[in-house]
This record gives sequence, C-alpha cells and structure tokens, in this order.
Amino acid sequence: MKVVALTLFCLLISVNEAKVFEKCELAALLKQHGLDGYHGISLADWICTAYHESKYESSAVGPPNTDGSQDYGVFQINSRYWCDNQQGETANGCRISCSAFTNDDITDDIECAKTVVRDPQGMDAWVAWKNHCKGKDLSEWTAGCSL
Ligand SMILES: [Ca+2]
Repeated sequence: MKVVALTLFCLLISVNEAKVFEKCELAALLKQHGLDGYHGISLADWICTAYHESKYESSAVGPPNTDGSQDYGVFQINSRYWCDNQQGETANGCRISCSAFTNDDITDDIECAKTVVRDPQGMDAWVAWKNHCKGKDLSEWTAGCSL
C-alpha cells in the first residue's frame, strides 16, 4: 500500500511538471527562442517581468482577476485575452489552452508573449513590468549569465 501511494505521488509530480527556473537558465532559454531584443524589448526586461509575475515558476497560476480571468505560467498570460481556460469569455489571442502555460516547456509561453508584446499596448500588458521594470536600470537581471 505504501509503495502504491508513493508511486502515485511520483506520478502526480511528473504530470504536473512544475519547475522553478534559475535566472540565467531562463535568460538562456528566452534568448534561444528569440526574445532578446524582440519588438525592441531587452532580455533583461523579460527576465525582470517573469520574476515579478511568477518568480520564474512554470506552474504559476494567479488568483482570479477582478474580471474573473486568471493568469498562467512564467509570464502570467491572461485567460481573458490570450488563452482559453474553459471558464468564461476569452479572445484567445494565442489560440491555445491556458494549461499549456503551466508545464515546464515554455516554448509556447514564449511564442504567446511575442504575440502579447506586438499588441498596441506592448509591455504595458504586464502590470509587473510597469511597476517594477519599466524605465529602471535592469542590468542586474542578466548579470552573471553567460549568454
Ligand atoms: Ca508551456
């Protein structure tokens, strides 16, 4: 019985695929997938944003927003506008299920972030970026990383 319970526990862990990235690990991934300088936004802006949105946690799901929508993954992508969480109205701008943003493969998260930043409001879509990163010296966010 104990063995079964442990196996089930491990299975649940692996299905959930939760991952907290290291700063430089995430920076390398974002660069690899073309975010460094994408739409004029520096890699440090993206790292600063991801930190303040999710603390680099791939499985992060935010508490409901005032409109009932929720935010998903390292970039806390919103279900009202960008992904479908099967709970209410969505523009689903990235044509994807929100659950795709909570596993440890962030390729699709990155692609959706590109779509978000091409929208007229740009990086202002991320409240954490506006509050913590916009107009600041962001050199710390990529310091010490071999990129
Ligand atoms: Ca993903």
